[in-house]
Amino acid sequence: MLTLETFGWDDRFETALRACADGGLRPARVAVAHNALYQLRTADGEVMAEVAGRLRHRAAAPDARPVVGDWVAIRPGANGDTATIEAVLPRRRCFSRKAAGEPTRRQLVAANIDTVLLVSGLDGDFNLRRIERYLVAIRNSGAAPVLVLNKADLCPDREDRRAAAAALAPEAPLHVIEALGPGGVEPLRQHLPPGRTGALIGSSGVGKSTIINRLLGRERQKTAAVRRRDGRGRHTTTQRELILLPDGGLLIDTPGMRELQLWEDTNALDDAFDDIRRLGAECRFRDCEHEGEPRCAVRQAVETGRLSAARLDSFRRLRREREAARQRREELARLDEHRRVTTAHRAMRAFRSNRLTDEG
Ligand SMILES: Nc1nc2c(ncn2[C@@H]2O[C@H](COP(=O)(O)OP(=O)(O)OP(=O)(O)O)[C@@H](O)[C@H]2O)c(=O)[nH]1
Ligand SMILES: [Mg+2]
Ligand SMILES: [Zn+2]
Repeated sequence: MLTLETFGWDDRFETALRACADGGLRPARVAVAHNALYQLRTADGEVMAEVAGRLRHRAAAPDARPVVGDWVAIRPGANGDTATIEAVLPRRRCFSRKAAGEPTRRQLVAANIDTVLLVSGLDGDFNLRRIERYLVAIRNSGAAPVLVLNKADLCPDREDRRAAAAALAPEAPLHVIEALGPGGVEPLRQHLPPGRTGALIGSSGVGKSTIINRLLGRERQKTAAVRRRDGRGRHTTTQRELILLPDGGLLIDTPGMRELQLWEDTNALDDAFDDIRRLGAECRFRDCEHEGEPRCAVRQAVETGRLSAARLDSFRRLRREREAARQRREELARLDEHRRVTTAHRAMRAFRSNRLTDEG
């Protein structure tokens, strides 16, 4: 029997729903977010929903719009399989990035996730610098990272690659798998117990949908061979979707990402580069940027081969990106403040002129 808990419902969401103070509202989880229409899962089955007008206006801020994985409060429609979304319940652990092509916005990729399965191909897709970047974004989300190196069958030096990837996140579980091989995806099940939500993230063609199909035991998701010419994927999956696995876990399939640029700004970057942070404690200047200052322990470590130059480069690049994102966030906050003040002034004027007509 399906219950709300099947889809990851818990006491904290229950409390948030009660706070809506409207007995007519019911909880539902977003399985697919289309442009204006949402496919929801409830204890009673599937429901299609639109967002209430009130929410749509607020949705001028893109973050206000429901995304896959969100818990929402719905008002059921007359016929049972349609509804209106009245509120998005407070989110926990969202995976987000800078919206592609939009300099000032963040894009929520998935909400309320417990685990991110970061999938890389052990073929031509393998790229340590990209894994590093994703790891920072996962740390930002607060979800637990699991590294998945797929297509072991295509890689003769998988041991080296495994070790190199493991060094980037010593605490994260890492699985070298062959999704297509017998029993290939079994090690992943332990990360997706009942009620837990995972998200598959990675470039196109690494085998995310193949992994879902193998976990399900049927060909639910479309998959397609990578391009011969350059080994890249064909962007086969085009929508994010929350899928219930037979053992009770939930897993979000996502379209392969073309780029991942950082948006959030927590300690994630420094945490992800803990080796550099520790080396930096030995630099002469406490605020050393490791850009050429004298007696810099980090640059010294590169010279002696203790730290790879590529890793330091990667750290610097991500740090610049974080700084740029911080500036954009500030810009955005100023714009929002401006909009808030203008709206308040307009409301005040409307109120005054109403009062004048009332009195006059
Ligand atoms: N050789 C080999 N091929 C695999 C393995 N896993 C998946 N593939 C193949 O890789 C290709 C791409 O797999 P998909 O599952 O479509 O990749 P995806 O990550 O979902 O890609 P997008 O939906 O485009 O983001 C398919 O032809 C799969 O059959 C594996 O372990 N070994
Ligand atoms: Mg896919
Ligand atoms: Zn330094």
